[in-house]
Amino acid sequence: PFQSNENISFGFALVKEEINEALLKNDRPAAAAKINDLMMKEKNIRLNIAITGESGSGKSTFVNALRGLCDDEEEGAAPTGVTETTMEVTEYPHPKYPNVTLWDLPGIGTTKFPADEYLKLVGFEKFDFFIVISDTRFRENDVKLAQEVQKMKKKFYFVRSKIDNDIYAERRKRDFSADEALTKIRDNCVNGLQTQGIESPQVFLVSSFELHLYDFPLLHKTLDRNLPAHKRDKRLFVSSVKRRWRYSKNTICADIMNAVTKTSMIACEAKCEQTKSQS
Ligand SMILES: Nc1nc2c(ncn2[C@@H]2O[C@H](COP(=O)(O)OP(=O)(O)OP(=O)(O)O)[C@@H](O)[C@H]2O)c(=O)[nH]1
Ligand SMILES: [Mg+2]
Repeated sequence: PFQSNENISFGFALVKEEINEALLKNDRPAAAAKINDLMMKEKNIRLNIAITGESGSGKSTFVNALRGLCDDEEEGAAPTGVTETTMEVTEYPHPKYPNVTLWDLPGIGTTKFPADEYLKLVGFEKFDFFIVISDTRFRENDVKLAQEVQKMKKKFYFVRSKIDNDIYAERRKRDFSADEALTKIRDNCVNGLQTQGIESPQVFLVSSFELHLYDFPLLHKTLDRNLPAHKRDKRLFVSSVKRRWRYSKNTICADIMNAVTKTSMIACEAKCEQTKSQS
């Protein structure tokens, strides 16, 4: 069953406030106990990643690729197809992280999922992080989805899919250059998002059929690096807190916020910003 991160995030903000308080009073043992508490919460956090975008943009194929499944014949794979396929929000476990769930969403902009009803129909606000997928020129619905995510103060990656198709078609040109074609596609996505008020968007050019090419390896690495509740993150967190312990109390406080933000960027960032602006 779907579990929103709302309560967990609220818990985070509360613990961070308590850390802040303890540090301001120079009560280091209390601060240390609270940091421990925060780490436990971080360890248990669930992360719901929604894969969204227009119908047929390659969302289900991408979910399978992320999970290391070559095609939808494999057991547990998301069904894919040349006509509208995904009709229900469907969850798939992340292959490495048990508390991370990938949610394969239906496509926006079909008669069953018209753009103006889409957010409500799929329960858009319940997800923690988003991957918006587009297989073509930058479109109105891509903007809508990106802006909705931004409005909720959440984060997204923008994936331009089926790059293999673009490269194949471009090869017919006499003055073909793969690098030039890729730059044009990337610029189109980045400019499209920036023009609509999305600052420094993270754009990945991907083919779910050729996973070693283009930005798929980078996307995989970036996503992995930013997923919370991983043991490696926990170790990173402990060492960074220790390293920062010697600074003045206010600096420690700011640095702890930073460390927390880094280790569980996706889930805590919005709440962290809120805490910072209140203090
Ligand atoms: N060439 C190429 N085709 C792709 C790629 N990803 C998906 N496709 C094809 O695009 C079509 C649609 O893929 P799906 O993954 O079903 O798309 P979807 O976004 O989940 O579609 P809906 O669930 O109907 O919204 C299928 O025929 C896929 O085989 C890709 O990276 N390259
Ligand atoms: Mg689908």
